[in-house]
Amino acid sequence: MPVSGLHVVVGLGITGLSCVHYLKSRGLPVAVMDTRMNPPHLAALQKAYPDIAVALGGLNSSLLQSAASIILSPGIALYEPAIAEQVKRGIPVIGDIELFAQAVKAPVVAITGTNAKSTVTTVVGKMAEAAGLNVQVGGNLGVPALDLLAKQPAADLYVLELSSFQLETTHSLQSQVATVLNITPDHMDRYPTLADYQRAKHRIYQRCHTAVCNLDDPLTHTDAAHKLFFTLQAPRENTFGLLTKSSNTYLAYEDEALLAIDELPVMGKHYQANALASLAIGRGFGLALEPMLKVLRAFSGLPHRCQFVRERQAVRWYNDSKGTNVGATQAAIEGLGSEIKGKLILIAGGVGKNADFTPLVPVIEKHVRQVVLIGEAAKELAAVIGNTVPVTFARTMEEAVQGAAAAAKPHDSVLLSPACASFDMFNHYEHRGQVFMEIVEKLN
Ligand code: UMA
Repeated sequence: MPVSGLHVVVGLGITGLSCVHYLKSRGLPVAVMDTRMNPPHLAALQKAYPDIAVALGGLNSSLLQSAASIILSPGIALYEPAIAEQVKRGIPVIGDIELFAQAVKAPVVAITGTNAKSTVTTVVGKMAEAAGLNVQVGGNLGVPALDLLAKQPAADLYVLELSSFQLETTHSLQSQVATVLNITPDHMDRYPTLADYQRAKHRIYQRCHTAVCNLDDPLTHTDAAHKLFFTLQAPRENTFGLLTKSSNTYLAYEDEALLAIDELPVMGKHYQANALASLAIGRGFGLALEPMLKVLRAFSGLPHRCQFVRERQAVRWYNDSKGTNVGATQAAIEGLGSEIKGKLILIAGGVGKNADFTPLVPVIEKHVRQVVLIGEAAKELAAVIGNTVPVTFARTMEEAVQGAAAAAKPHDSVLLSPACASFDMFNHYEHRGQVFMEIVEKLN
């Protein structure tokens, strides 16, 4: 990043604000821009820095042209014409993670993937903490990376969840361990093809010391020199996987059984994959086994991620509001569906993001008794599901919960896993999950 000249921060969400704090703390001149008239952190910015120039309501080309560097928020694509023009003119366009990468002194673990990245990031952070490290955890999850840098005492290790959007503008990150956990289509309204999305995610492997890849998902594979793998099959060399010995199944490394899967507090194959990935990542930066296993025995999952809500009339209710894409919902249906005696009632729908919903059909056919559809994508989903299983529509979450309660039989589970974003009916996925749980808790 150039040290003189104006740094234009584009986007005034949580990332933009963290970039301003960081640049101002270094005494650098900053201007801010947002396409929205009233971006979320405008008041906070003006309170902290009343003198900063702010351009709102569009991307201001003349201000962009005067920039020494442009710090782009993840919500804005590099191909936005006003941004692409500056790239062409040779103005450096970077993101918050690039600023972080240029400044960080401690080792970094970098985690991406379409799904499970928040869970794995959280588990790896807890493992490092259990091993006695002063670790800071954040990025696309929780606290923005640059805000982590400002925390005192400075961390021994940073564990970052990174999105494809953040990786697009990251060039010099040198992580100790990097992983792409899985790749299934998501954000197809931002990327022309799955290959473009995969390319963005694979940027995480550039300059990493050790890459952790999902042996079961070739889209995550890389030709990095040092590699560790995880798989839901029996493990081979350098691989964490599942071993079955005298009718018990274990998380294992090569031929060494480490922990019986019955000891994991979270159900389902998809979580076993997360546990194995976390072990591989921990091994990648030299964590001892015991603190890692201690965390796996205790961790009971993230909110809104196949979260158990309650049992009522022998029906269990789960909140997987974080299932905002097809791959996540597929994994939740398979993970939960294969562990229960009865069938699933699935509540799905919302903003479809140009997704192809057809991969849901086989898992719905196998595990679901009835689907209750909500939101903008309801009709599109119904067309894809066709006659596979009965489908009903609900205008509100209240109606959806009532419909699911009426359809469920004893030993069934009701799963809210929308395969869609939430913005048509809710502020964000947490809001959607919260509303769902409150209604479920109130059922007589
Ligand atoms: N926006 C505009 N105009 C602007 C700037 C942004 O309309 O000038 C819109 C964007 O299109 C987007 C929204 O505002 O719809 C937020 O964009 P942002 O870049 O300001 O986002 P932040 O508030 O900084 O939050 C971002 C991540 N959001 C996105 O990438 C869209 C947050 O991840 C992340 O927690 C935060 O940085 C801290 O790192 C959220 C997310 O949905 C949870 N991420 C996607 C995902 O996980 O799939 C990538």
